[in-house]
Amino acid sequence: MEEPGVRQRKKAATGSSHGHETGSDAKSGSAFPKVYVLLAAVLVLALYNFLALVKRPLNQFLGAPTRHLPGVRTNYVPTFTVDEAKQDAVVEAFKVRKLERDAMGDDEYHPISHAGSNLTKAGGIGIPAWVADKLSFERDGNLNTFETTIRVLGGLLSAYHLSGEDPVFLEKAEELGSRILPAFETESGLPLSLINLALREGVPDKDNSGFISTAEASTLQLEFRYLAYLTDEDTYWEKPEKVMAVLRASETPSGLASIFVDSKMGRYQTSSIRLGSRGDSYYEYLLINQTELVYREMYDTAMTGIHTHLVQRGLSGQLLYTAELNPQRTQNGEIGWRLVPKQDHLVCFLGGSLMLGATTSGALVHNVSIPPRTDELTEQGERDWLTGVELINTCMATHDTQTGLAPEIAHFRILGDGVDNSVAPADWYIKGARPNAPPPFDARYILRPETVESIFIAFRLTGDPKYRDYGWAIFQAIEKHCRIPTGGYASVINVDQVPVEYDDKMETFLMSETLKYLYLLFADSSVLPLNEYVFNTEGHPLPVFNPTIRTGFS
Ligand code: DMJ
Repeated sequence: MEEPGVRQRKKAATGSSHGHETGSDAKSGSAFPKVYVLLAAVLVLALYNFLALVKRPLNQFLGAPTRHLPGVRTNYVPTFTVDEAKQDAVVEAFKVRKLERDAMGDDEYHPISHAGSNLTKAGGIGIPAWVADKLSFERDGNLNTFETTIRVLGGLLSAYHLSGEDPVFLEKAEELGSRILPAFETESGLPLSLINLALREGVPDKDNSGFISTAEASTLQLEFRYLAYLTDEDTYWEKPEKVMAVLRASETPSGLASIFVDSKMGRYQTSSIRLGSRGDSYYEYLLINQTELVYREMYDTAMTGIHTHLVQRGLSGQLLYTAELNPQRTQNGEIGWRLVPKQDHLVCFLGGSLMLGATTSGALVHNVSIPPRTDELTEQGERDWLTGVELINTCMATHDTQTGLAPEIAHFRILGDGVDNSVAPADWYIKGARPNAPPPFDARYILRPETVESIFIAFRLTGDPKYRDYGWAIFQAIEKHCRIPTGGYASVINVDQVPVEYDDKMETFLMSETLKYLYLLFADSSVLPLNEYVFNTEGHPLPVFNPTIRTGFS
């Protein structure tokens, strides 16, 4: 497997060697025929582009049939009605008994031991939306820059908007934003992984040789941009924006991002390319800033890169998934890339994101139908929509386990993989989850939201009730296997084993994302409409606004 960037670079190298030949031809006096060939090629290309541009409008003019993409056919924006019974059931799940008594203001909850805990010894920073009078950022410990931004800053900004602009949330958000900013004080402008809020100092992550993961470095702009907009303070805009300029400059032609960047040098490290852990929200946030041409280009290139290098079809032809690329040294010392047929649960955000992208970045008209018609989308939009639909199906297929919950990591069968058919009869399997063996990390379900997030988006964009059925099935599996009778929800150690064993941990994203997206799935379509709100990567809705500052890089 060739490295996506390298393959493009090889083409470029071939191009330059042709250039050299042209030069010697010119010297020998035979340049004219080549000039004509070149001219002809340019004309053919121009004609091709022109035809591609007019194909759809021409088809429409000639009355050629257009297709509705899968979904419930309507030509207008439907108003989905609320499913009250199911929505109420989700609301009940939010009411975690004893949470307030046991863990008010703490960063995490342990529903079995009825205790809260914090991410550092210095004390909590109120991640579960605990603000009131006691919220303090005077915490002398190393917090993750990204998590603090998406969970706390994003949560405060969303609360500010949704509360009808209660100033206490904005004051806290601004205080927190100013304490996070020093993380960007590096040679390159890429942030450091950790931040000490009390000392107002960025701290490199020793565990990863001082590198920061790409998702963490690049998933900060949305929150800081909105803070800049609300406070009129340009620095909040400029610092995270610089990150994107640096990443853009280090980008390979495929638009795919390695999962680590070096904050010092401002360059991608040779590391895995994947859409799961450490890569995921880089792609998610490219879509969010679609008003800016540069992000649109980065998004379009990356989605094409994903289709060219990562999208794979499973053995039976039924399931589409995205593989990972792992770097490895070849015999001649160069870096080669190995395709690994493995998909994190985290990747399940991509189905909904692609469908949303098809209706924005990939739309030919301002308001696309629900579901879109083929003549309303560009070819890329149509491609992304169809891939998105299939990826959601695959994510649902990975819920075909003993518990009905999906594992943290699904591996896909490939020809000649040597995997025993009795262990993995289907297209996909959980690695190492054998009878009597200790359950591997891959087999867990830690209350993650990505599949229900995509399902919610797909339902809003298609109106297809099957998505509500999918969401309800997942909710019921969570209720059945993760709910602790005394209150709260715990992670499950092996999704393919009943009765389940618990890990005594309720991640905050259960409430900020998983339950929230389920609630919205059953809500009527006027609640947080997708054309008026964007959801940050932790599920905090922020209103779409007209930026007063522009990006300033290309
Ligand atoms: C959340 O914290 C965010 O969505 C993040 O971007 C990655 N995924 C976790 C939940 O799974």
